[in-house]
Amino acid sequence: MTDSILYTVAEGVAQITLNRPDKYNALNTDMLRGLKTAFKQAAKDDTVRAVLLTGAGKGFCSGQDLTEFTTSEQTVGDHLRNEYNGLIQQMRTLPKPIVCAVNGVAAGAGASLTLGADLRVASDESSFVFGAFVSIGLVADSGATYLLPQIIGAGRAMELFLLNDGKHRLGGKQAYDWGLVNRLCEADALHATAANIAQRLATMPTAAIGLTKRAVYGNMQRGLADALEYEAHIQDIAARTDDHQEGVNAFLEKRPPTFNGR
Ligand code: LHQ
Repeated sequence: MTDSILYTVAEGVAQITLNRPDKYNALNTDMLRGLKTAFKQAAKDDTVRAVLLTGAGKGFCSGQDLTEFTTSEQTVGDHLRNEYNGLIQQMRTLPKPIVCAVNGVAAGAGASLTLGADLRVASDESSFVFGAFVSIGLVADSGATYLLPQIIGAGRAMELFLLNDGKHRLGGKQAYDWGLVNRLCEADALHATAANIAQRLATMPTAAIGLTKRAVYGNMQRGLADALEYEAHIQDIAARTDDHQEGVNAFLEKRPPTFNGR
């Protein structure tokens, strides 16, 4: 794997760290490909039952590395198709939960990347810059125009796309109040708070969590009748797991369950 992405596994949690701290972890092609490799590795390693995504240094990610892009021969559309779109799909379809610890600023495609995660944790030092795209005459991308309105509503999303720039950032507290982040904590507790959630998720019924992702994200594109049928279909899969049996047995025997992820 590239040096610009760090990948470690401990206690069932794969930690993926964006690692170009001197550039606010701006995304270059090497890093984007490294990220895909890391998520692929997390998907196929059975010992990994949750993923923690974060950035090295004082910022999470400042989006596309603009110095690289000015020298690229690809069109912006092709760069998105080739490097970004598959990554966001990969995160959303990963059958394991992804927790994002937003350390510092998340701008442009870096902000979009946080939306690919299932849960976001921020501190009073975190900030989001969804207006970084319009600030350079572009449209929000990497799934942001689809995912952000789903999470916080179209009105607030539009405000961020239009008025939220490097000088007018969305702070962690407001992001929490708007429902963009799931937990807000002190800056020095950010990593531990996110890691605790990831560790807790790693002891839970992994298949049921993966299937819940499939149902929630898939059902956003379905009507109620299809969504109900899809829930029934996916519930049959969950019901065949060891963890379902263990969960029911533990409840009936009045003891804590031990889930093995299968
Ligand atoms: C950077 C960057 C950066 C390079 C900070 N690149 N160096 C997809 C496909 C294809 C093409 C286009 O786009 C996309 C999607 C996108 O992501 S578009 C949006 C791209 N991102 C941006 O426009 C954000 C640009 N950065 C900023 O607005 C600010 O740097 C933020 C708000 C992130 C942080 O502001 P400050 O805390 O004031 O830091 P700074 O601006 O002084 O930056 C620190 C260093 O990081 C600086 O380098 P230097 O050598 O002067 O210390 C910046 O040039 C560098 N840097 N972002 N995206």
